[in-house]
Amino acid sequence: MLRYHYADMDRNLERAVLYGFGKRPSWGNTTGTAAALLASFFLGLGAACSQDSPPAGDLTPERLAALPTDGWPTNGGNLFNQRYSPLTQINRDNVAELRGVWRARLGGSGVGQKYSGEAQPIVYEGVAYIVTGADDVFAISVETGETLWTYEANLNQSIDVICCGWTSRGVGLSDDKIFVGQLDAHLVALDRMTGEVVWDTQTENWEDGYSLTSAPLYYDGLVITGFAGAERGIRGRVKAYNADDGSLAWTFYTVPGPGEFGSETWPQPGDPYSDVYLYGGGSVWQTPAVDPELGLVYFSTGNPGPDFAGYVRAGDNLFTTSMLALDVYTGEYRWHFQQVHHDIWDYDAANPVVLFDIEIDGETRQAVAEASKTGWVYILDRVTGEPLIGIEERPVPQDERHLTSPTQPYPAGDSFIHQFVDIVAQGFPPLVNQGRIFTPFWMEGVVAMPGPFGGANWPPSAYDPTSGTLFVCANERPGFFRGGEMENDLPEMPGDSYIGGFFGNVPFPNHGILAAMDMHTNTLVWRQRWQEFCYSGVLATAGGLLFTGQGDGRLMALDSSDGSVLWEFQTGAGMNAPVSAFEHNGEQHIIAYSAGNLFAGTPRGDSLWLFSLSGTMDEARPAGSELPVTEAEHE
Ligand SMILES: [Ca+2]
Repeated sequence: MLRYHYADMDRNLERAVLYGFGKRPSWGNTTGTAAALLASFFLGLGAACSQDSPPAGDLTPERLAALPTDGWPTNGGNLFNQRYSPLTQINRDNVAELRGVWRARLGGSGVGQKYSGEAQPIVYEGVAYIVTGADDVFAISVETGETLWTYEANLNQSIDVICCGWTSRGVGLSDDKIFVGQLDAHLVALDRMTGEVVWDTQTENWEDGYSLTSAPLYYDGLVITGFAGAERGIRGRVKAYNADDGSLAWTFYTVPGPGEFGSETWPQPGDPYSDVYLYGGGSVWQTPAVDPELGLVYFSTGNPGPDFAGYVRAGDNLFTTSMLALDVYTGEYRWHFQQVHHDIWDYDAANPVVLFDIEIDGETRQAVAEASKTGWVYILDRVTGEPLIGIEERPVPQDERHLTSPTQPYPAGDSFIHQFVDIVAQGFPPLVNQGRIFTPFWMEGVVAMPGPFGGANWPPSAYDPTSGTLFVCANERPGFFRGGEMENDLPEMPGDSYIGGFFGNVPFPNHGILAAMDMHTNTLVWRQRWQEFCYSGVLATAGGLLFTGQGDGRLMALDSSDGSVLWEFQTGAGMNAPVSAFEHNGEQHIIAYSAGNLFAGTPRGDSLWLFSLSGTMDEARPAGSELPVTEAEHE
């Protein structure tokens, strides 16, 4: 079996200790059911594998770090989260000919007001895997569009701690398993061939505010996942589990405990709020990235808790609203960079971090970047966590009631959205500080840009390594911030809402922004303003294309050099999930989950679409005009 070739002997020994003598998991309830396996599935896979002996060791760190070709084996396309396909068969010259190959219906799963369809399709060995907002997983044959197996999560419908819509951003994949992080905080491993539950670990209790919304990351025998819940008084964390049996390998708290490094940025012993770290937030909304050569895992964190009341949490509140690097095998802290000190604006760093190597001042540098709710891209040296282009601490307006930070980091280069409101809406009084970023507020409230939605939120960015361009799907949405006073300074019960204020939309123009940013300089290459929100993420391809979706149901291919529209296709529901590309039988395909979204307010659906240049299927009826089907339907 091909082993991890970067690792030295010490590292392998360390791993042997971690995995070989790890505790058995405490088994949670097995909530799933698996449907029958279709015989044709094995035919499609060929002789290389069987149920008894899945192809071991194929999804090595080396393979997962490479740009994806014959599949899309990990959420970000590769371990660097670049969401870049090196395939060129579909390109600027012929993308207008792109048509549907099949449309698989997912039995009405995830169709309903509370759901969002935000999952990136995974494709491996001729099978596509998709998870709905109900955490149901479908394995679908690329060849035929037929459902090979279904996993029904049967989520407890009384879960009431989900902040932002019932959703999953995707599944994780190993050679023999599919990993699902559920809204009930169960992490479930399914047999890749049958969908049967292999193990089911209750990672935390949803009743305490913890939920899993991101796609778990499979890496070298580990399954790594962050937790959501900073609006529910959680103490944020990232955990790694043994992929074989679901036992815990390590835990890293995004909010340090007393005496731990970073705890000096929270209320100290004797402070009436010295326990606030237990509710200190720091959600992890996205799938981490890994650099196998450095042995580091990278991710970013969300707001501190409570979101809009800073008075209970004196200090910078590490490691919230930050980027972090840990040892991937031990979870040991390596470095952090905080994007917003003592955040009172809900400026979660929700976008997936992206790794790339780039030439700056004649030298190849190892970078990690993140497009954030603030409207900036933060570009760091991924070895040290130091800014690569330059980030300056600048004084910002103060409100001593919130214990605001005297300075905030301002990255050099351009922001990808405006960070102020240039014209006030009719009937509004003049804005405080012209609605600039980092304007403090209290119970009377202020309007500021970006609002709590950002900026760049969860919809993933894509990175073209040939040009050094990061494509960011963002929004210009001013928001209303009000808060500071709370009935209870600390949550009364675990899982209680812990926001400390109020936020909302204002009747100012809202726009989607699609921005191309040059990562050599952190400056804009081009930018488009959309009528609708940009709420799908981006796929970039070597064919000179960007694939991105619209809430009205259109999947679009844009020219990556200037953003002009080259193709669009109505998918029948809000196209609000990032799409994947892969080659199968010598032909390039695009695969997209069209299911709509709660926050974007777009029509729900239950379709997985496959596209190629030899496809013959035409567009769906306009989004919202179709009734969801209740049985799998193949067209
Ligand atoms: Ca938040």
